[in-house]
Amino acid sequence: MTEKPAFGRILLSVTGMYPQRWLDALSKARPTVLEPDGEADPTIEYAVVWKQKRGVLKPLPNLKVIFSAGAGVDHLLADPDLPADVPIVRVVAENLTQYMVEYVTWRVLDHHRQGRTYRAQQAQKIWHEPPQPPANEVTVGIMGLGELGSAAARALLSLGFKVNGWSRREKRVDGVHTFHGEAGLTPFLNATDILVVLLPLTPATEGLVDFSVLERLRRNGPLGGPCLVNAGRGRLQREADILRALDQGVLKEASLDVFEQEPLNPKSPLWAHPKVFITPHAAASSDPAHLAPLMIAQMEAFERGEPLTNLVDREAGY
Ligand code: NDP
Ligand code: OXD
Repeated sequence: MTEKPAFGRILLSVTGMYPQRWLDALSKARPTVLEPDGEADPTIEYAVVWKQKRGVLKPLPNLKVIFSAGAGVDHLLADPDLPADVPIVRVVAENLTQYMVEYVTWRVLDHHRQGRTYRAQQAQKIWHEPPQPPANEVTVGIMGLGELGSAAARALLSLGFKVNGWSRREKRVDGVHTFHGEAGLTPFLNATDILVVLLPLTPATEGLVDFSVLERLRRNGPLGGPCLVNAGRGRLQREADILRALDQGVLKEASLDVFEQEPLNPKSPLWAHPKVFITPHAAASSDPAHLAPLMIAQMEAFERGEPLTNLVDREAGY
């Protein structure tokens, strides 16, 4: 049996992600300390964070690796006191990917199979079957063809949809018609009936999903208008533009899991909009019972001199 290397304590600083559950899950394996108050604690060698307390990482002289408790790292990189030379590892895990695939499939199928129409008909006891195009006439365009976008693409392909994808760099995914960069954006949007946003929030993507993007989606497609699904980050979208696009018929429907400000303000018109389906940033939540052992395994591997995986490229911002 391989000897488990001993190493220092883990600092935990997670906001809005059930800190006690993380503490329980991590402490089972290693001594973990919850949000010490900016101490220069030399016994702390690893950190697990989500929207960490500002400045909590800065004074740690022996910090070796920072783990993001989620897949996205915008929350982490926004910290002005983030230590400059400590590697950052993000979540890539089967369990989180599976949740996202379920969410995307659910929302795409609901838009495709006219869930909103049937819910309204049921409320009025209307027995009517509107024309239903088959999946192979509908193109789903996925913005962000990374871990989550590629997995969602594969699931949608298996259901018979045509799937296009857009990424920063040129990319190949079997069965997916791919586009990349600024030059690829308009042709990608022009061919899209259901737009699925699975991008990270970076300086290059902030506010990308605005009116000019929505009005380039295919308006004469088989669904009678384009639909939007955003499970990436709220600040990728301009909510005023989404509302305008819905009200002008530029966009048929939207499923939004993420918002410019979270929790979504009770006064937001999105809540009661008949064409909007809302979930509270719940598409693919991090499960500490599943993810903490994967983080501990990475710490142990690192202690044995093995390379880290799922490293964040700070320059690209994801
Ligand atoms: P990855 O880093 O694996 O993939 C990101 C994808 O976005 C890549 O294809 C990348 O392109 C592309 N991309 C990045 N910047 C640009 C750009 N400027 N223009 C075009 N494409 C770009 O991330 P994941 O798939 O693991 O996660 C995606 C995001 O999903 C996370 O960052 C997070 O914000 C969000 N998320 C939301 C959750 C929720 O519950 N709502 C749960 C988990 C994640 P390239 O391939 O060229 O690098
Ligand atoms: C994530 C999230 O980035 O839950 O993992 O949003």
